[in-house]
Amino acid sequence: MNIQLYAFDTPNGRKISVALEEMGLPYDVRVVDITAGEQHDPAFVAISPNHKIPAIVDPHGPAGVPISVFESGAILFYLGMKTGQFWPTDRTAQVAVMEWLMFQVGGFGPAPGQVHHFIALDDEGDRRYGLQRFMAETRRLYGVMDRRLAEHAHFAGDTVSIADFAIIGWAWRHARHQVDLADFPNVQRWYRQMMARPATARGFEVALRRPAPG
Ligand SMILES: N[C@@H](CCC(=O)N[C@@H](CS)C(=O)NCC(=O)O)C(=O)O
Repeated sequence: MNIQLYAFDTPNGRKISVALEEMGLPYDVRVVDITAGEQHDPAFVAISPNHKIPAIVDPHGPAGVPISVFESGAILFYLGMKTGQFWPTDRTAQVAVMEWLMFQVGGFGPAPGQVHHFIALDDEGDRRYGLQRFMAETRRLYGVMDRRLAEHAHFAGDTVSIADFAIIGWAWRHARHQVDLADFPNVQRWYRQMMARPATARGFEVALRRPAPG
């Protein structure tokens, strides 16, 4: 039986579809429509107690025992360790992967996510403070990434790692948080290279939403 991916068409969901495609792991998508409240279904909460996508169920977990994993960062570490792909064996090299993956889950996700929230508000007074604060922080994070990528081809060094999959999920929505990648040329170079990878492209194309009825 395949890995079951519980996800929706969002940055955090896309991180995992990209990773599964890049690792060549067979999987089935279980759409959890968070716009319809399906993240609160008791069957889903049993595997994702924070009521958020993504989550996976791996029927072939450690020692052959099925396992569920929630939190996108934990899922990426789990899949990297399971396959030995995009996760170095060298412990020093692992540090950079952990750093940049945690940078994403702790910052480059929460900040642009708040931009996505405030930008959708109608009331200009409600929008202004949130957008000033979180757009500035989002641009600061792009600057951090740009300086890193000025010196390295990828976030954890010369080769692609699970940290790149974490970050590409959010960089994919740069237009929605109103960041022009031309302002961050090293991020733009990395983004284009990642998107040119056939497996990464498949990860963004796989349906994570049910087709509209009719
Ligand atoms: N820290 C979590 C964040 C996951 C998250 O925020 N998921 C969003 C979609 S991108 C969600 O499920 N939202 C539904 C809700 O908050 O009700 C992770 O990295 O997996």
